Amino acid sequence: MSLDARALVGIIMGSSSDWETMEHAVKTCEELGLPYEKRVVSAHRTPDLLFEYAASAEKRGIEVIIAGAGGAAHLPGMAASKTVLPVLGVPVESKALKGLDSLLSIAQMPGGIPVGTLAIGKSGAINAALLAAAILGGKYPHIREALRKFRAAQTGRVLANPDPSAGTFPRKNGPRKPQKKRKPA
Ligand code: RP5
Repeated sequence: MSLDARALVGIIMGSSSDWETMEHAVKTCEELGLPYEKRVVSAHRTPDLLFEYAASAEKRGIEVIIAGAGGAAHLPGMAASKTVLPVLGVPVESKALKGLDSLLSIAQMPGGIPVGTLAIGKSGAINAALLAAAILGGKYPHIREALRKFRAAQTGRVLANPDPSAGTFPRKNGPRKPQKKRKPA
């Protein structure tokens, strides 16, 4: 496996079709300056790779695993079964059941093998990276400070945009431009 030796966060996903969701975990890691690695690891299509990845992650220096999967989303649970590292599961929104299948597959772990389950989709992917930062922040003060900064900036954006008709939270680029009025038909 060609993976980043400096990575603290391992971001895995069941399919390249999960990227649209999981790229938000990657972007958030980048925003926080968290060293990460990313790759497709499928519980069903590449089970041997999944076992190898999860079993070797700790030795390779990974401290938190973020695993995103959809449908019969066994990746986070199976990864958790092969490591004592914290595993954060992101339910990817499936076409058939809107991610409820993914959510239940990831959340309903048997007692003894926990997976920290996040929200379905983009919010879950962002929050998985933030939670990884919170976990790592206990050991790495600069990561805790990066998280503090992220939160302060987010709060600042909300306070700077109190008018709800000007745009939706959280807009990084300021309030939305006023829309042109449509001519009556
Ligand atoms: C899961 O099956 C993956 O995590 C993905 O969300 C879903 C569909 O995969 P593809 O058929 O798009 O590769 O294992």
